[in-house]
Amino acid sequence: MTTIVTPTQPIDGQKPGTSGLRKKTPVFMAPGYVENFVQSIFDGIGGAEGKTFVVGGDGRYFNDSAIGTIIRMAAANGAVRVIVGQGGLLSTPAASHLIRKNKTDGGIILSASHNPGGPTADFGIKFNIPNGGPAPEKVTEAIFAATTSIRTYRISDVAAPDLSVLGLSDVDGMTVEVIDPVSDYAELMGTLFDFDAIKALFGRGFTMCFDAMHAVTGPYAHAILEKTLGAAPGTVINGVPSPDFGGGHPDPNPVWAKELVDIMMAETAPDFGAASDGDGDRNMIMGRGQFVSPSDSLAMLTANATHAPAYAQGLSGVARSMPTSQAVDRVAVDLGIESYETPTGWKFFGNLLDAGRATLCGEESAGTGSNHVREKDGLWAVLLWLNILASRDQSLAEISAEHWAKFGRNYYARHDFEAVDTARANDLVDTLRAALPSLVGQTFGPFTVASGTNFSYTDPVDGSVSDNQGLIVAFDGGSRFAVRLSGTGTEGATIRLYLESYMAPEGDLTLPVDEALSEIVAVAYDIIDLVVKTGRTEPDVVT
Ligand code: G16
Repeated sequence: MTTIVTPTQPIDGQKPGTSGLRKKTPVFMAPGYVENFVQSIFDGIGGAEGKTFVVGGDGRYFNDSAIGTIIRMAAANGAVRVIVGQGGLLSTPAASHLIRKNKTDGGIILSASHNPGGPTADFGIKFNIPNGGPAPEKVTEAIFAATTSIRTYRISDVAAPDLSVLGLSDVDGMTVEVIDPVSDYAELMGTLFDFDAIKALFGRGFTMCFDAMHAVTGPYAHAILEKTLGAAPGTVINGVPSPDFGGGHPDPNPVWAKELVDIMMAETAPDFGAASDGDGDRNMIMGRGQFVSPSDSLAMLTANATHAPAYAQGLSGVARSMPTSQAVDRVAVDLGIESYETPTGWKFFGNLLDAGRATLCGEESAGTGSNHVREKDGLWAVLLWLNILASRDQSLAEISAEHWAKFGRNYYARHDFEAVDTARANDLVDTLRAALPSLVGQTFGPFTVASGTNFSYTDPVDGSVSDNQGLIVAFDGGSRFAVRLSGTGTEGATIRLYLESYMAPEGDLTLPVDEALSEIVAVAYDIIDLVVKTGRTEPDVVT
């Protein structure tokens, strides 16, 4: 029953990136590492005294142990209540919902998202604020500042409760409530979508495959898709969360979700396929024989959102991250609503959602969501698609073909160059930034450069400015590429090259994506001087 005040020293590098602090698991397991960062979260938000928090994670290796430490530290810092998912599990969108529903003072989410898990893989911790969303930069900066001046952390010597048992317990005067991770979230989904229409769709023999990738969405997908909506047993594959995600990489893209891709490309493919990532905030959407790019999915969901009860009155606006294709902008023009372009990172959507200026948001990195929570939400996207498919009673192929025939098609891909030497990656970006003004007006192959931009964002709600958020080279006619360094990698630098080629409705809308992009890929590699700057000739991952 004692709070122990433990002397400590600042640990270098505890700076949150695009989405919290992500490092190799052994780094987090080093003595004092979690303790220093968690104490800095509490210090950075003005203390934990009298506060309530949601705590949960994606179940990856070290999740349970870190949660035990967080519970004991919350108690020692004077928190009054912690709500934890059973087994330490909470999907990121479910955690966001619980923070909002219970009006807590925020939440601590343990995840490295789509990065692999295990003793030598990746781990992460992030703090979400009371609106349910990732901490904005001014909060992460305060947390980081606390990590650089920390001298002590506080921890209770009372053991954390058994997280497998539902119910209330007491840790040093603080209440710990272990809850079912699925039920509140499933109830929320039932308020947004026409579950009867989706049930009727499955009743008509509609088939789907949902790949939970051995990650957190397994229990959610079993409960909602199979038990509630009547999808056939076996619809959910890889549905049991495991600490190392079955040895895989829980990233829902055509590279890492190959099992799903093979199923969807087979003669016997179901009507609809989807996957989600480690912590359940990302989604991948497929039709029979067809991959839908996240940027196209955002555009098509925006164009069709009124089929779902939650959005039947229309959307107030839509927002996309800068590297996301401009497909949704064309839909916004057609709907007569505002379209916002933000930096990469879901945290930049928070103010727009809170202010009611955007209803739907999305990112090229397989994230889509709405104002129902303040995180992107993988299963939500799947359910919105199902609602639209049920309501329109058309196949995904028919819906996407009609969409492109009306708006044209933004062929899109992202090339990732991973674990690049940091100095070389910085040099590539610095050189391109310096060259931007001189590129304008130059012609490369079939493209003439219309503009070169070092992307900066001024938040229209609070006026905060975020500079240096990526470089954009735009061409006459709507095609463009963008370059930035990832803020979620854990090894060297990851260069992300985003490529987009616009085809007007009267052009060929059925080209293979790599063929449609071949010219812009060559031009982009040339302009950024990829081979000389990095020694690489090919991307590690294309999504
Ligand atoms: C996080 C952020 C996203 C971002 C993605 C990739 O997603 O929440 O907003 O698009 O990382 O970021 P970067 O390009 O900097 O690696 P997640 O799913 O990893 O939390």
